[in-house]
Amino acid sequence: MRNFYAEISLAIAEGKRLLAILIDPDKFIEAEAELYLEKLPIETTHILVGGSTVEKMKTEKTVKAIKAETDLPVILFPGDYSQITETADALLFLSLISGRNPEYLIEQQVKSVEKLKNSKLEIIPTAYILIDGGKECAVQRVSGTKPIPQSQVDTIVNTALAGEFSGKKLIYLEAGSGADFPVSEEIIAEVKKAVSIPLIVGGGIRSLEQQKKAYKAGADMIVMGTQFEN
Ligand code: 1GP
Repeated sequence: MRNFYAEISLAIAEGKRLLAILIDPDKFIEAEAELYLEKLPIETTHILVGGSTVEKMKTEKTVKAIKAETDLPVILFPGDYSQITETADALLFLSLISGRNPEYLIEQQVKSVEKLKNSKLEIIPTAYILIDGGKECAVQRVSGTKPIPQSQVDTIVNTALAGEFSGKKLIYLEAGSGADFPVSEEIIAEVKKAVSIPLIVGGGIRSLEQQKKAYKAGADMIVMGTQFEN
């Protein structure tokens, strides 16, 4: 059986740069899956599927439609436990550790167990860190938590390290979908220096220039959603 986390780690060790395109099931039309996926950037290595608020069963339909068209790994990036579906390859098992809302630190995780305990879905414990991207984002609204200001580099680094020390296998620095500006290069570089697990960066990355800067600063995987949707 494939181990998607091991594949990600190996690719990073080989110096590869990973690009995940985020698909929000809420905005996805299954009948247009082929057309949509044909337009994926050639560099795409992964597809993330998830959204802040998604109608019941819509994630499953979306994943099935995507998997019918591509062999790229499809990884769930769920806004809540109801979006978990066996049809994907793996699950980012997120804890929103920048926030202090128990619902997104542990409650959603407990609620997801019934779905996961007999599942073959690969579970990847992920430290999810929300950073200010210049405007209120959906994660902030839904979770009722505040992002960490970009000026608080030490807090961001310590939060990422607390995630690693708690056994998370990935760090995801999130500026929020549609952010005015992405996570700064300084933050990416400092977090990268401090942690030894793979680093994902997303939110507000639109141009090739921004992508290059994020990779150069130390991002192992970049997530792009809005730009691709547009
Ligand atoms: C959001 O990090 C992702 O969770 C992607 O953000 O939509 O701004 O690309 P964008």
